[in-house]
Amino acid sequence: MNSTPSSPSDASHWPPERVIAPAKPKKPHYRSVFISDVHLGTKDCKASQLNDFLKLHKFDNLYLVGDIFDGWRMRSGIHWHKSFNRIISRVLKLSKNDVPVFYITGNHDEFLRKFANSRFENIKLLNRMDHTTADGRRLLVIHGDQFESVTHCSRLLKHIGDRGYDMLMFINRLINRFRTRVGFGYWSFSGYLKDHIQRAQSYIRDYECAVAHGARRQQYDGVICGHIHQAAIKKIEGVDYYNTGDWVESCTAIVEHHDGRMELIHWLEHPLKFEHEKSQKKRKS
Ligand SMILES: [Mn+2]
Repeated sequence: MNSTPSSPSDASHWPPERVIAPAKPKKPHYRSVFISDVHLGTKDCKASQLNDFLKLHKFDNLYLVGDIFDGWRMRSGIHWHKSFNRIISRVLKLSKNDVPVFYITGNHDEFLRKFANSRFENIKLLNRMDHTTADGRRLLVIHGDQFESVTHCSRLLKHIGDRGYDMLMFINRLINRFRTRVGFGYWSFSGYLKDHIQRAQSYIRDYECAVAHGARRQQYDGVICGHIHQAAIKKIEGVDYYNTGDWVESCTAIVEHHDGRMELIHWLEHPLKFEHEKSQKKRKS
């Protein structure tokens, strides 16, 4: 009896070769994702970065912590890019797929404040809300502009205000256009200024303290806010202070793990982002 396979091809292909598609990297899965200050409707909105971030993560709850649309800037001319639509349709799709979305209003989208406590599909519009972490801490989720009147330097910042900020972002764009042309990466001019101007630093400190104190007065264990475009995780006099940062420059998010641990994600330096861009490039070539 011949126990060898009848044809040579069977012999060389046993066990049969399976075509294995390259394994897709597993998406990090979080309990909650918090983002703010996207400023849709302005040139500086980093929508495609945010789109990649949302696409490459899984989460059970999405919190949009204010200034997602920039109603102020849109009044003086809308800048709309198709990547903005992608964000909106992605968020709608998430909500349809049973991911609760909490939209907390900010000062740039304050036109939505009067519609607070209404619901659109799975999207809830709120001016502020409570979030209980997986480890049982009660956090206040709020955009944060409400605390600005308490800070000492608020008048200064209001003075620099929108016009100053526009100017800053204009210079920022010029510098980065030049940097890309000569082959350098993105560099945040206003981030540099923010770090180096003492007054801005003391403004940030004042704001952080005002928000943390406000949360403590209302008996919260901590607070999640945005508004000043300065991401942070810190403890301020016993209060957990989380700032989501922004998607205008720094592209940051606060995420909550399933055990309640909070983490600050810097998307522009995230390995997933580089992996994704590499595979995108490969697909194109
Ligand atoms: Mn704001």
